[in-house]
Amino acid sequence: MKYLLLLVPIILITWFHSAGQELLPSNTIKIDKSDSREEIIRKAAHVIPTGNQYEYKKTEFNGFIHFGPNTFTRMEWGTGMEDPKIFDLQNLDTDQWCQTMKAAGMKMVVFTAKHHDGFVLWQSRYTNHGVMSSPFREGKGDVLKELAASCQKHSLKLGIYLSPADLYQIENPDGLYGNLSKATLRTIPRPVEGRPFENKTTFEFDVDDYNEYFLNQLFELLTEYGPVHEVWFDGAHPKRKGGQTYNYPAWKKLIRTLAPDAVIFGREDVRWCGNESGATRESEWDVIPSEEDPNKMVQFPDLTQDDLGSREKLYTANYLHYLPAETNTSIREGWFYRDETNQKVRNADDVFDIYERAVGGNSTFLLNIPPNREGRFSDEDVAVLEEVGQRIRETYGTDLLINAQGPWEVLDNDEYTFVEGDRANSQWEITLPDAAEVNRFVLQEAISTNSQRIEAHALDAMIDGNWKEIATGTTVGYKKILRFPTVTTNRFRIRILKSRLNATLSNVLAHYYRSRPPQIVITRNGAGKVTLAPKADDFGWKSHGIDATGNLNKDLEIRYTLDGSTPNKSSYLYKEPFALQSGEVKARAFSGEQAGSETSARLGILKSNWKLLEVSSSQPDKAGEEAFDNNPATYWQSATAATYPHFFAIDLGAVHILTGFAYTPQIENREGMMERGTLYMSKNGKKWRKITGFEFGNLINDPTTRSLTFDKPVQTRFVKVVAESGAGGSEKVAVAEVEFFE
Ligand code: FUL
Repeated sequence: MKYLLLLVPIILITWFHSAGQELLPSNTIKIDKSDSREEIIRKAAHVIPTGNQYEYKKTEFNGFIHFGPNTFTRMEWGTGMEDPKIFDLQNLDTDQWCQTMKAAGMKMVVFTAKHHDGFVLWQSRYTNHGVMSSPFREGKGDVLKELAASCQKHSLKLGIYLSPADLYQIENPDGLYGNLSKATLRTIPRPVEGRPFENKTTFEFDVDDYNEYFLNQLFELLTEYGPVHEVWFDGAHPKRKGGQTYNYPAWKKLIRTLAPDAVIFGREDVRWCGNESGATRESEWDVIPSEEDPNKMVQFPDLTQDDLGSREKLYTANYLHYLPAETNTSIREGWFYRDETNQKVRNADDVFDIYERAVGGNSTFLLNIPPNREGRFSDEDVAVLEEVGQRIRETYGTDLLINAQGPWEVLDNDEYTFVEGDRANSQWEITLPDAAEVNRFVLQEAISTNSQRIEAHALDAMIDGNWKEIATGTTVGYKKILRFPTVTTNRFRIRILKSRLNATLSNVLAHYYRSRPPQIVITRNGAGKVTLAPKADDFGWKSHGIDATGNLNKDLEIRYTLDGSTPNKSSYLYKEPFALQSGEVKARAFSGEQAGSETSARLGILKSNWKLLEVSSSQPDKAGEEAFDNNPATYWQSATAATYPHFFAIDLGAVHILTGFAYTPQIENREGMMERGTLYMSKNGKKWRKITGFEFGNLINDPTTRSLTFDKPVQTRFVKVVAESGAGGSEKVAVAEVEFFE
């Protein structure tokens, strides 16, 4: 009888389930063991952003600023042992930063108040390792204060990057990171003689020394610099010590109390997109699966898989959570400023392309612009940002559907009115008063109330009396920008091909992007022939700069230089592949007087006569020669049991005068990144002389080519690369490609 009574509620629960109870939209929804696949998808279609997440998504395009001792040492990662005096900043113009970001169309700026080196760029009460010990404004300067004031002036929101990893606190003898202190009850903020806080809120937390330090600093940052809208926690860790853990629940309590409008990056509010190169997913879902309840999690996994929010992944979840992606990358090679000549700057085509893929692919775009040693954004970066802002305004500032006929809910530009379709085969038509030229179409779902649901969609245009499919896509979410070759029409049809429950559309807009001559891709084959060709996926230029017969459009010409100057109309005219031993090629397409964006390539000496002289060890299928076979997809890797140091030596086949070196890591996995090493040269391949040491930071998150320029040119025929340590503690070394520059 007892068992029978127990069965009744179970039967009732099951009945309610199968009857499909009403589900309330929520930021996190738990999956029950008994949930069918259909029920899981129904739940996914009810996961919505918090108010902060929604406001954050609407910022769309934001600036990131990496600034600090690395700006002066030219390193990607500091050591924590830098003398604060190297932060020798004589001038600072945060107004120029903000003016430029505004001109680019950005809404917020996230600033590295403290990077991994532990140097603080504000007047913290809790350390002397920072601006207070530097020559900047005689130790009285506060970079964050100046930036916060400029943000107010230029109406930009402010975000704070505070690195949990702290090399200064790891390396210095009194450092707090990993000092094995006990967690005890502590009051935050810890009072400091003569420096009271205006904000009188206090907190009590059971924490160790480093967590207390971190919380005290968060308190300063969140109470003394105006409202903060994003707190950015980097997952990268150059080094660990003493089993240091982070009391994230305490950090969160502090942030939610003191910065109620802020989203937390790297935890449960916003996630890393999974790369630092500006790559975007084809299907970017905000609703993602989680093993644990994300609201109670302390450790957050890397959410980097491509199919993160797919149905298959959701079926395995215990929780469904709203966790949007942020696409972050740098306008310059590396996150910190190094120099004007050897540090590539992305051109406007490239930045605008990432903008359209990121913002128009349901993620926010956080673009890093590293200020230079003059405390300003460099002219080249400013020109690119102004041009990008101009293109955004010119393209997206005009909606060509302004007087169109169709469902008013999608044409009123109101995010809260929307149409709702059937599960599949919903379609809506829009008719313009007159035919218009269109090559961009924007779709937005009503995510704030109805979650993200669309899985596949298509856009048709009426061309010569027939519907023609002109673009297709998968997810939509906050915003989808469809890009396609220009059509001239007055009728469009949007079709939803697959959706999780009923699809919604809250806004539909049509735009025209004025085409520009395409970017030029520079390649060189093993025999040394350089080819210049229009970039294939350039949506701006008619048919990608190529006509129906496969030739360059008649009105297009490619000009290039070999002396480092910017190509103009009187530079060399490209007609066919040309031979080049080594050097820098800069290329640009022209259509009449209209010039395209410049691209450049620094090409190392030809490798055709190189020979492997010696190698410390290698895996059977990853031989030493693969480090210079002109194929970045293959690589040399040290033998499984071998440990650092590893090395290989090359006979370049002839004497060269070398000016620099580049290393490309393998990208198949995260192992064997050559973090530190030394280069040697030799006249006979036997007696070696040191050329230089090298250190490449942040290779695991950003496994892109790293290069260095020698202090002075060296004449040599034999070179040896000694790898002394690997990133992330890996004992292996792997080299996809090396280059030597003349
Ligand atoms: C990485 C860091 O290690 C880099 O230095 C940079 O701050 C980037 C945004 O995140 O993981």
